[in-house]
Amino acid sequence: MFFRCGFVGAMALTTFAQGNILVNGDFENMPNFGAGINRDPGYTLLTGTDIPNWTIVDGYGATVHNTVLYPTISGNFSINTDGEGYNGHNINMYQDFATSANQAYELKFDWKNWYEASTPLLRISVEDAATNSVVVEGYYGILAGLHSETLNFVGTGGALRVRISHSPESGYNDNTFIVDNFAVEAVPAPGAAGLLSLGALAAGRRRRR
Ligand SMILES: [Ca+2]
Ligand SMILES: [Ca+2]
Repeated sequence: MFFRCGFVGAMALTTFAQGNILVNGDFENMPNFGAGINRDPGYTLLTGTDIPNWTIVDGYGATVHNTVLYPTISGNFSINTDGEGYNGHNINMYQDFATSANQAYELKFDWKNWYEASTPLLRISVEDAATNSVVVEGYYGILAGLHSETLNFVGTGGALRVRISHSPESGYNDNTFIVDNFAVEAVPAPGAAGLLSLGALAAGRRRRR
């Protein structure tokens, strides 16, 4: 009987202790800082696949701040989503990740304002990577302080895509939003949590005998 309880416990760890599914969601792996198409000692404008594990859409740029001159959120690097207004655009970049069908997930990230341009809104979305249909999205404007957001969604069994963009765009170097610490994690289903509780209860009863 104890062996079976141990097995249930091990299964629970395997299922629920996956951690962050995204890679480089904190932007700390930044080998091309200082080598972008625009830069000073405090920022670099990057394009294409310059940020490992992320894809910057053709024609768009992503501004990276280090801690020397401009605001960051945590670690050595954060993203300024204005993209310097490169080609008249703000940021548009994404990362794809695999999902299990019907599995609940959370997307978490942090943002804050620097300048307070009224035009652009930060848009964070999860889309189907194959069809581009929106699974969940959030829009963020001017609000004092550091904000930790959570967007909830359900897996499709296929690849989903986290996208960081502005909608609407300002189209210029507005310096309005700093973002960092993107993470996707699987959430235990209520049924599975109930099963765990029953298992713990049963294990406790057996131990008391
Ligand atoms: Ca960071
Ligand atoms: Ca900027």
